[in-house]
Amino acid sequence: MMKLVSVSVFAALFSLPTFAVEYQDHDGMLMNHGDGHLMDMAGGMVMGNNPDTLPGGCEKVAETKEITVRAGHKYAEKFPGRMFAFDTQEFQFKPCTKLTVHFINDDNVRHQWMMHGLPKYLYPKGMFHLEVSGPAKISGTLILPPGDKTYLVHCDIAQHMEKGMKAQLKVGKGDGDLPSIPNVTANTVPDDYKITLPELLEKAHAEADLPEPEPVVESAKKATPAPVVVEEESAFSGVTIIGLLLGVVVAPMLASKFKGMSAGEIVSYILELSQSTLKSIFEIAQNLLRKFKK
Ligand SMILES: [Cu+2]
Repeated sequence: MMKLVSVSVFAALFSLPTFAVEYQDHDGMLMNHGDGHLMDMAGGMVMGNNPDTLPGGCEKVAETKEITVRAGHKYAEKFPGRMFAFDTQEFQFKPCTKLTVHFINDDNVRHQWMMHGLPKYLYPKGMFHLEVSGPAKISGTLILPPGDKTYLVHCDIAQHMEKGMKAQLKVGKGDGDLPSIPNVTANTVPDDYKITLPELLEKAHAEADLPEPEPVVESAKKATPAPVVVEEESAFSGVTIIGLLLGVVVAPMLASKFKGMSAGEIVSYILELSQSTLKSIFEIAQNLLRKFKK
């Protein structure tokens, strides 16, 4: 048993450096073949680089293609409400195409060209991933799988996809369109800059299938600030009175009452007391509510 444990520990220890070496090799490879592509060696990263191994179902490389994709804020300027974008939103290639992507980041922030849904036996986590802090260029190669499928391409840096850095890559005919791709497909959550807050509330209530919102928002909006403050104060003092009653009067009462009582007596006493307390609290609350409604 110990032997087995130590063997697996050794296996784990040795597999870790193997992964590290693999990624370093990729970078090194890119440096050698890069023709100056890897401008930012410290920040550049390629994952799932695969120029050689055919995916299952591909008999040979169907075509060899090369594309240059640019990423940056300026490409989003033509898309209202978007912050970041690629210069191309749609790609289409034959199945089993050997594709080299030259990724140019024109911004001074980090961007990625990350493709999802690839076969996991060939691409770690099913991803082909180029990443670089700009302005810089980085390149990688992959062999696309067979079959008709639409792949998501995006930048996974927080909020960059939501702000527009999203595209689709169709292999063959693809299998449909992805939502919210700038200028290609409709936004899943359309932005509405005209709607007012009460309207938004009403809409949210209607969508949630709740009763009509009480006109609290309207009255608060129309009323002068003074009455609102008074209302809040009286509500506070109501709560404070209940709290004080409980804290100052009830607690010491209980403490003295419990002296010399058995556990059973205490329990039944608490039950009785909490019943009557709840009742009186309920009455106070009802009175307060009535006051407010007037
Ligand atoms: Cu980005």
